Amino acid sequence: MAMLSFESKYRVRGGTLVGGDLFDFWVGPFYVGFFGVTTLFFALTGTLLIIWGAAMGEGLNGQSWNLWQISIAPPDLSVGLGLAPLDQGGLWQVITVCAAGAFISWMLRQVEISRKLGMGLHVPFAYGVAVSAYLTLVVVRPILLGAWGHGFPYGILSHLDWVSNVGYQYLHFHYNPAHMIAITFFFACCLALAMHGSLILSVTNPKKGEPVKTSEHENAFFRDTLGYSIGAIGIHRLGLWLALLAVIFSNVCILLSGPFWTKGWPEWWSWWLNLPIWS
Ligand code: 07D
Repeated sequence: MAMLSFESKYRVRGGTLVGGDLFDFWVGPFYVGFFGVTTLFFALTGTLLIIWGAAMGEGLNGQSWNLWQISIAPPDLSVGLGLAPLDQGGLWQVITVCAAGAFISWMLRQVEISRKLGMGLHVPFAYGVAVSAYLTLVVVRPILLGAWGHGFPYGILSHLDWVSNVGYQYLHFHYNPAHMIAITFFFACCLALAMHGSLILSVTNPKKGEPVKTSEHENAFFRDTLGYSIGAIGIHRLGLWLALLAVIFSNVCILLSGPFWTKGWPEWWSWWLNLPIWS
């Protein structure tokens, strides 16, 4: 792996959150750190448990060793927030602990590396928002509903079934207002990134023989088309917030469904249909 000449300048000791300098070293290009070790431990254990589940036939049709049809389900709703035997949802519970442990460790490793490099914590913060979506689905919402059985199963097809079933439990999930806002942010994020990426490629790939253009051209293009250019740092701030808000509103949409709203989502819109201005 090629090493950049300035890399050694940033390979500084310190900045660790726990363990002092015990794991403060690199293996090849990779920083290890205490949280590198815990990430590896949780990720390996979780993956091996999933493979073990596949071997035990925890699949969609009971076939052993079919990794593509695997589905590791949470315990039955009757177990509530208790612990279940391994073959009755306990495996899902241990895998969930491993997954949460690995995701959180990875985030804390990002914090340590950011501290070493003397940069802001934007990366771990953004990644933490993604992790929050996973934790909302398998920890927070099940706790609010009183049973681990409300978590989603770990399987390619079965988690899709879960999304569909939970969606139809509320009649028509597109009517969930927070789901609407989340989707709007997701799509706006894609549009912003597509426009930004295409703008950068268009200034850096001019016609043959012409010089590469600079930010004045970028700003001029958007001022000419929209009357406004958000600027070089602004587009990255906008992109980050569109992405973060997409996931934050996803959290809200699924947390509302069940713990705070138990009817069909179309019914929530009665206030809109009954506005006095219509009559
Ligand atoms: C959750 C991922 C975090 C990733 C991490 C890192 C691994 C895997 C493996 C543990 C947030 C790595 C992870 C390595 C872990 C193991 C073994 C990111 C996450 C930590 N919907 N809908 C959303 C749309 C419909 C429904 C979100 C669109 C229907 C339900 C998003 C449409 C019905 C739930 C979204 C549409 C329905 C959602 C997901 C269109 C079904 C949720 C994105 C165009 C009939 C979920 C927090 C997200 C949610 C969710 C989009 C349609 C139901 C906004 C575009 C009408 C029940 N839907 N949906 O947040 O909110 O990812 O999750 O039709 O629970 Mg929806």
